[in-house]
Amino acid sequence: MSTPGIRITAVVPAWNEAESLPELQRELAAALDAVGGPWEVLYIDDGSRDGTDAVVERLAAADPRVRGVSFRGNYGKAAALATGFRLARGAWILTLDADLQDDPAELPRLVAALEGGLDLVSGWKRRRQDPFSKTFPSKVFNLVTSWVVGLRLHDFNCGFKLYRREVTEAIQVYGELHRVLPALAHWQGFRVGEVAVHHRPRRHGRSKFGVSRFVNGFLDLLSAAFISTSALKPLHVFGRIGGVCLLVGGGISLWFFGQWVIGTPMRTRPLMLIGGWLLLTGLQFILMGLLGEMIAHMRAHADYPVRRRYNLDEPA
Ligand SMILES: Nc1nc2c(ncn2[C@@H]2O[C@H](COP(=O)(O)OP(=O)(O)O)[C@@H](O)[C@H]2O)c(=O)[nH]1
Ligand SMILES: [Mg+2]
Repeated sequence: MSTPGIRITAVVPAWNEAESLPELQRELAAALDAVGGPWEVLYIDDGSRDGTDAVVERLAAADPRVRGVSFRGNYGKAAALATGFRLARGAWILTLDADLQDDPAELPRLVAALEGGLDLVSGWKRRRQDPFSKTFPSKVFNLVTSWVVGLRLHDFNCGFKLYRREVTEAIQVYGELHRVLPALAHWQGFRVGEVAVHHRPRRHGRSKFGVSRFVNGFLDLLSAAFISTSALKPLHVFGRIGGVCLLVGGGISLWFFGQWVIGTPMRTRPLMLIGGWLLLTGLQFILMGLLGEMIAHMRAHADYPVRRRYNLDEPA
């Protein structure tokens, strides 16, 4: 339930971003004031070790509209967003990165998109201020994801997004699914769109994500598709794959059996054996992974241990 009155809650996941937060809070407050209506900002400090907690404490003391929590450990961006979504009281929920790369001055354009009827609008870092080693794989990821999801977005993983509350209440964010949030919303039937936003170079601190994110990105997409789309019912997926394996394996075995019956000498082909073994093992690994995802999905409402709260009475 949203608290009557609060129009926008800004959720800011922050991991070691102490230097950026004061400036961010100034820019964010100005932008929220400009679009009008009561607002709040929620900082989710994810086990930072650089004094981010002291900064949030100071900001919260200076302005009661600033709230937040500090996790005991580093549980990841998805955990921070899920917690922010749960604590948010606004009718609309804004998320943005803590590192000042997203420009709060773009907020009115996101607001206009929701007023125009969208349920979720995602920023698109059209001129992305990051190295090529990041922008190129990201292009590939977004093309493939658009194709798989059936929703053309240029920038699924942009941290700058505005949601109607219904969306944040409906989607379950855990693991690293923060990369594919628009897909989760789209698959639930929400109207999802994008607007190009101004993107700035990082000023303080360093990027928290390395190249591994691109491999993970595709695995996240697979698991999101698996748990979200009715086309991917576990037994339908496993059953089809298993059925094909049985048919092919059965065919091959029958053929060899026939050869044996008519007296053809059987030769051993190690490579063929290894190939078959690899196929089966690979399949097993993927299926085990998907089963694991299903179990993780059942626990998606887990609460993360909180060390401190800022302007927050309820247990977080
Ligand atoms: N809560 C939380 N936030 C994170 C984590 N890793 C990164 N972030 C935040 O996510 C945002 C984007 O991270 P950043 O490293 O700038 O990613 P990049 O801009 O894609 O290189 C920043 O606000 C980070 O503080 C994490 O493990 N937990
Ligand atoms: Mg960044």
